[in-house]
Amino acid sequence: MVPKSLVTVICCLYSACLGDAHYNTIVWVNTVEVMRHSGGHLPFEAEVSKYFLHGATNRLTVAVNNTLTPTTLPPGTITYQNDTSRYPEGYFTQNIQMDFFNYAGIHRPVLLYTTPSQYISDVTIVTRFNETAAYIQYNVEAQSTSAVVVTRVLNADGKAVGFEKGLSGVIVLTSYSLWWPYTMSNTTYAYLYTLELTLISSSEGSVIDIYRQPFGIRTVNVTNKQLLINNKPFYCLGTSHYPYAEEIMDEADRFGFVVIDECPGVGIKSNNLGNVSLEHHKSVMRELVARDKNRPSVVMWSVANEPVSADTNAGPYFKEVISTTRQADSTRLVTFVIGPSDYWKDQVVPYVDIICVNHYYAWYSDMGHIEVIGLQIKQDLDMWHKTFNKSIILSEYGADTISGFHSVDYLKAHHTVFDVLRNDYLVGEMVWNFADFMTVQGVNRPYGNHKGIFTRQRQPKPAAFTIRNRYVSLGTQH
Ligand code: E9O
Repeated sequence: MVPKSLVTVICCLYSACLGDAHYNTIVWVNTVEVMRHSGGHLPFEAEVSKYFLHGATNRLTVAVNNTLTPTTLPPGTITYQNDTSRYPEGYFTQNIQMDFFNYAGIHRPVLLYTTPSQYISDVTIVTRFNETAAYIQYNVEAQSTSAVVVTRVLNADGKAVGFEKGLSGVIVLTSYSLWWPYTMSNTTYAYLYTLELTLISSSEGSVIDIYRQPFGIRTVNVTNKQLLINNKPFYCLGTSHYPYAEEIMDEADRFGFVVIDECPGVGIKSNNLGNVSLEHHKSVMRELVARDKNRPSVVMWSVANEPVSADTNAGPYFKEVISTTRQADSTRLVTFVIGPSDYWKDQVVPYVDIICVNHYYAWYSDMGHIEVIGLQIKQDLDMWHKTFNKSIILSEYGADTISGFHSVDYLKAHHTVFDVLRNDYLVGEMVWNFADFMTVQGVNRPYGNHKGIFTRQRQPKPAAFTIRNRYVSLGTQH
């Protein structure tokens, strides 16, 4: 219900914003449909003022359907059973192609917010620097015909250090602090500025709207053997994947965590590479970039996890998804994550900036034989590097472990080979996963996936201590 008091002020516009609803959503205000959206994990909104009944109680209704089909992201299928001797009439099942429970519903906050009738609707900030200055380029979208935008850069203490006028411009700072990722030896990390935009009426000179956007000054680059943040080599440690809530992304900006921002494109198979899927995938990437484009924590976009990258249709499909992503943001790297696949069959790696590979040697193959891990990882990653001459991140590794049991030796066998390869082309290692998580039922999934280094209740397993020790020792070397 929308409180009555909110709808009595008529000089404002009201927007309804859903942080995420999975998967197909229809939203009504009272009896009027105001928006539809397809896709989970990302926000969507509509301006709804004109549908409010003033002085009355208003109702916002949201209908959500989580059915996954060959053209959704992630994709899935529906199987109908016609044998009525074994299944009830009209029986069907949902099959999914990912290792997550297909939760339905609204997962993130629903906000009703107001703006003035003329307002600042968007801003894009791009930063770069050299020895003498930092350059803050901004581009504002304002819903206004005549107003003027005044822009100030505020430092972390709230002091104005830069100034400009107009919908777009470049503010030059001759003295500045960079946004650095958190490392244990670095005490000046995650420095955030604020771009303060003020919309001023050109006729009356009065302030119409103010918008404040945090940002950091930092750059991202890659060579064939290094990932560079602010021109310094950076080695990724952490857990992967999929789009996080905006609150988590805010924390990443503030605490100096580096994020590979991935869309929910997990488990794409050959029948998911058609035009309908492609158009939807492109619009999901645009939505992801629109949400996170000003975040210094985000250094890379990932367009998919473990797609069928050896399929001949995967080349043209991902070429287009990747180029759409680059059009939306040319300042960050773009990648996808390789699942079980062979370097000599891959169709997609030529289009990415950096190679991400998932490996489970001695788990999904040669189960328990941890003595082969080092050999097999080196052999495979060497070949990916030799074939494509790009830096590599080992983006998933790990073993399911019931709490109280050990996967420590399994992890350590990986760390030994990582220590060899990180002197060469390996620029990151990400254990899968932070915590145990729910999946669809399956014979190999007793109450979900147990690859967490923490339990689902966030209690540490022995693996968590192994990973912490490693991250501490690597962290102090930076
Ligand atoms: C994606 C992640 O969401 N990667 C999967 C993880 C898993 O444990 C999942 O939780 O299932 C790993 C896929 C590796 C499949 C290897 C199959 C090899 C058969 C020989």
